[in-house]
Amino acid sequence: MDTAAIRSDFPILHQTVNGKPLAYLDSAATAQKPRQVLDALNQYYLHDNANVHRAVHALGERATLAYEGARAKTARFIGAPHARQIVFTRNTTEAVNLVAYSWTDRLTPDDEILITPMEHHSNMVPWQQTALRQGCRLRYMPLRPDGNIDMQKLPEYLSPRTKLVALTHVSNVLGVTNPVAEITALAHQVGARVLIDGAQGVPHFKVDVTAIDCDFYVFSGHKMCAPTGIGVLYGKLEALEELTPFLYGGEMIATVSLEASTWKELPWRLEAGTPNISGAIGLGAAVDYLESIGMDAIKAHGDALTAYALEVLSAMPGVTIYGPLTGRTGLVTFNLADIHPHDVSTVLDQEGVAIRAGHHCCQPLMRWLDVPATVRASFYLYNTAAEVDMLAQALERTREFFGAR
Ligand code: 7TS
Repeated sequence: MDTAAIRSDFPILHQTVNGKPLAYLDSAATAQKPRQVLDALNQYYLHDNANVHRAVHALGERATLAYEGARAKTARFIGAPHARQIVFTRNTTEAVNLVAYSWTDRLTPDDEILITPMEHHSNMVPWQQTALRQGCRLRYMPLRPDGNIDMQKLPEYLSPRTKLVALTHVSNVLGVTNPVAEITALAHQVGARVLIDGAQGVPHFKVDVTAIDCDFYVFSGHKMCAPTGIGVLYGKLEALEELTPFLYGGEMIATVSLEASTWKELPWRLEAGTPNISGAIGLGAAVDYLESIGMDAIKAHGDALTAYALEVLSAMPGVTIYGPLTGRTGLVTFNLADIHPHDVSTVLDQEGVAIRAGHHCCQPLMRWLDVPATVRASFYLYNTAAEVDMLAQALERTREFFGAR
């Protein structure tokens, strides 16, 4: 992979911060956008802007073609058999909530939802609320001490009561890549539906929802070089058919009378109102961009950088790394001596190094790790080993500054 050529596609990376060259190591929060995606947005707004699915004029047709073309690209990108299986949402959070509101009426107090303690709040709080609303039980899969799901104990947590299993493909804190196909097969044996949160998976490696066989798969455009405000709910057709619309209005209806209404077919039934047309087009352009580089090359680059960062950081005195040392995707989470992560991030920012510090929207996981917060460096296709070295040097300076050992 030609990282120098890739970096030239990202104008934002070529700047100094506090007089130092920027090392952007926070792509797990949001990825930067290449010129190709920004050009697609410009093309749409400068030449094609119109509402979709209604106008017969030329601009309306072009906008509709581009919007639906992006849906087809997205479907192909994740191995979905039909474009109809892609519902555009605002982000991962909205996609999870769409299922949580639209599918869960069927749950009764005898039923169970099974998730993991490593979920991002956006794949945890909606299920807590569902459990409260429906009076059903929310359970958590057991974790091994290294943060991986305890697959030996997992079958004890699955029974015919389990109606939904929801888990992340990749943890945004531990970096672990969960065996989602294996867990899906186990969940299907007891008749549960399965939702996978792919927010930290889709950007980094080739995802094939058909091979995983999950019922729902959700992710955000902004973590894979697309604009903010566009996300995806993929579903098996029979699973999507079970969703009752959660927003009503224009775009999603077939007929409306004063008394009653009928709905369009999937996926439009679940996309009420004028959608994020430019966002979807930007997502299509991001898919083209990532595919032009190749998801296998992107994965190999991410794996190599993560392994290098683990090696460098584990050799540094005072660094505690959280999560397993192998099988991680795209990020390293750690603490430096007893310095508060926010202080670490403030000093790193002075050195031009952008990382995230805090609970990473995973407060229960922080409790499990027995820390209030952590530092996290995350990598993407435009990052380099030199930036990992910049991180290490900046951490050295942080340690000196705080007089830590
Ligand atoms: N699921 C996972 C695994 C995530 O990492 C995130 C965002 C979300 C869901 C929510 O995505 P959204 O686009 O709906 O907000 N994670 C992070 C992060 O780690 N730092 O900032 C956002």
